[in-house]
Amino acid sequence: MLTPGALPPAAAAAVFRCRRFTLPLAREALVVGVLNVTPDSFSDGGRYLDPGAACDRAHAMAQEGAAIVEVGGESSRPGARPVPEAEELRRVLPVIRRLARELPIPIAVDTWKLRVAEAALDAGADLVNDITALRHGPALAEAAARAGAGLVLMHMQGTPETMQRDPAYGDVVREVGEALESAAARAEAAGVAPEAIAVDPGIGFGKTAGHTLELLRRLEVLCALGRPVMVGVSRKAFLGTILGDPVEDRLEGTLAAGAAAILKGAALLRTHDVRPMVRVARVLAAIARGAP
Ligand code: HH2
Repeated sequence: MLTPGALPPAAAAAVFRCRRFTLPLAREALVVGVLNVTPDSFSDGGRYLDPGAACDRAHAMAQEGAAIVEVGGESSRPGARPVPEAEELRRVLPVIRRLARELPIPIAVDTWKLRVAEAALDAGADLVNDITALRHGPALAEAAARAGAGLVLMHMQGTPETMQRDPAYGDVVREVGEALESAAARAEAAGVAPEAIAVDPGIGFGKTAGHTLELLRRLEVLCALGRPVMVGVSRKAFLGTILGDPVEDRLEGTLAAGAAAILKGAALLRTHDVRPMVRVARVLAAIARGAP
C-alpha cells in the first residue's frame, strides 16, 4: 500500500546500474534518447530504418547529452499490433551490435519479448525496457539479472492494440504505484539488483489525458517508492489534447511536462528531443543546488 510522502525522493537509490555503466542520479535528471528503428512509430517512424542512419542519430543524441540511448524495434502506439520476433530482431540487432562497440553511454533495448531481450543483451545492450512490467513472467528479469543489466518496468493497462479504448481506474496513482512496486519486487525475486531497477508510469499506455495529468500532478507519490522513476512524456497525445498541436509540434509541451516531472522527482526522462530536455534538466539541477 502506498503512503504519499512516506519516503522523500532522495531516498531513491543514488545510482542506476546498467551492466557496463553506473549512472549517478543525485546530480541531475538523466535524459534517455529514443531511437525507433521501426516504419510506424508515432513520432520518428521510418526515419531510422537504415542502420547507418540509426547509429548516426544515436551518436548525435550522445553528443547532445543523452545518458542512455534506447533502441526500439516495435511500435507500441495505440492500435499497434505486435511485430514478429524475427522482424524485431532484424531491426534492432545490427544497430545494438554496432552501438555497443562505438557509444560511450549505455544502450537500452525497448522490448517485452524474452528472445529479443536475450539477443539484444548478447549483442551488448546494457538495459532492457519492458513496457509490460514482467506481465509475461519472470524470465525477462532473470535474463537481465544474468547479464547484470538494468531493467525498466513500465505500467500499461491492456495492450497497445486496445489500451486507449476505455481506460478506467479508481485512483490511477495508487493503482499504478502498486502495480509498479509489485513488478519491481518480482524483478528482485528473479535476481535483479535493486539499484538496477527503474519504474515508469507509462504515460499514454491505457490512460486518458486526465489520468496522465493526474499521474504527473502527483508523481512524487511514485517517486516515494524509493526507486528511480522514468517518465516518457515526449510528444505524446495528451499534449495534443491540451494545446491542439500535431505530433511534430509538441516540443514546448514535452519540455513543460518533462520539467514538471523532474521537479516532482523523476530521475530519467525518455525523450526524442534530447538537446532541449538536457538543457532544461541542467537548469533545474542548478536551481536545486543554488549554484551553477
Ligand atoms: N513510450 C513509448 C515506448 N516505450 N517505454 C517507457 N519506459 N516509457 C514510455 O513512456 C514509453 C516506452 C512510446 O513512444 P515511442 O517509442 O516514441 O513510440 P512508438 O511506441 O510508436 O515506437
